[in-house]
Amino acid sequence: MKALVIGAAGFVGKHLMRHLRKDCGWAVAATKLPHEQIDGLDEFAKLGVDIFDLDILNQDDVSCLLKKNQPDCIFHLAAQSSVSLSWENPALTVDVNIKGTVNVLEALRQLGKKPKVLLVGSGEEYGRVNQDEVPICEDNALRPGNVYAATKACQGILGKIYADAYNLDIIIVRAFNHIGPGQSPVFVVSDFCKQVAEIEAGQREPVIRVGNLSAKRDFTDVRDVVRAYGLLIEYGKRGETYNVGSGKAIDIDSILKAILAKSSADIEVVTDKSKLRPIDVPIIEADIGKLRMLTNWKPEIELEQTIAETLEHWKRNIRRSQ
Ligand code: A2R
Repeated sequence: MKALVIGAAGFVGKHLMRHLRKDCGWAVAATKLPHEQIDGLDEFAKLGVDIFDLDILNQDDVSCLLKKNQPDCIFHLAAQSSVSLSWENPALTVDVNIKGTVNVLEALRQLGKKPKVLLVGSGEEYGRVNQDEVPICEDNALRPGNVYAATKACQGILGKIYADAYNLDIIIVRAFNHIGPGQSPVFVVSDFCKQVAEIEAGQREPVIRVGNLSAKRDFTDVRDVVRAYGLLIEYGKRGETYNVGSGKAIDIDSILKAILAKSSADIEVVTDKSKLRPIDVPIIEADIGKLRMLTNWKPEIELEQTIAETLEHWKRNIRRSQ
């Protein structure tokens, strides 16, 4: 199998490339934005991953790359993936997540040999769910509560339209919160771990700044998530949507406590208004029955382990920069 990962320089991309090369033994090519650096580029060069520059907003470049590369399957990860940035820059979020996806879909139409494609959406698409809708099935109503979620819902709708109208082998994923070493600190678990690591290194006062702690989210280790993506591209059905998550929501407060319990420092918790979102959804939890029925997948990495490794990742980063 020859895979192409679009948007590989981000958090999920590196874990996905590793999984596809090391665990699946597939040939892997990948794209990044021209200005981006892939951390640990040497590792991927050693693994034999070919890396190309690509901005998905450039339709001609997308078409040209797909024609040249002729992959058997494509993982479309490229996105403006931050909810908070989507409030600050909605136009960019719409451009990258909707127009960029259309560019990929249009390029697919022009190919002779049609690859299988995984479009990665988000659990955020479900938006404000009612208590009796939890855990959330794939056919639940979508009520996106932020700009990012709206663009991902639109991406999924477009994916289904292209699958049906042009007979393209497109599979749509709604991924719930994924966490692990290497994630940007704009995401909550990585943010808390980074703050704790900086406090322990004496780089900031012993105060951790938090947003809404009562929100419940469904967290899965990114390495389990990419395993699900590999299975879905093999076994997923054309035009179908699959939730990927742990199936268990946990409140942010419990996560914070688990992180603080791993620190010897005496840390005060303070609410930071800039971390509160304009609209926050109280609970998001996935029903993962459809994915499990198809692939038998289940998460294997415990939350405790993910937290320990994310914290250790930040401590290592700080030691390196000292
Ligand atoms: O925004 P940047 O500079 O971090 O670059 C992101 C990149 N990207 C693009 N790639 C090609 N053409 C563009 N116009 C473009 N704009 C942004 O896509 C980043 O390197 C990558 C997405 O990676 P992350 O933001 O780290 O997302 P993550 O956590 O890897 O999630 C992968 C997928 C995304 O579609 C999420 O929305 C979904 O899973 O949850």
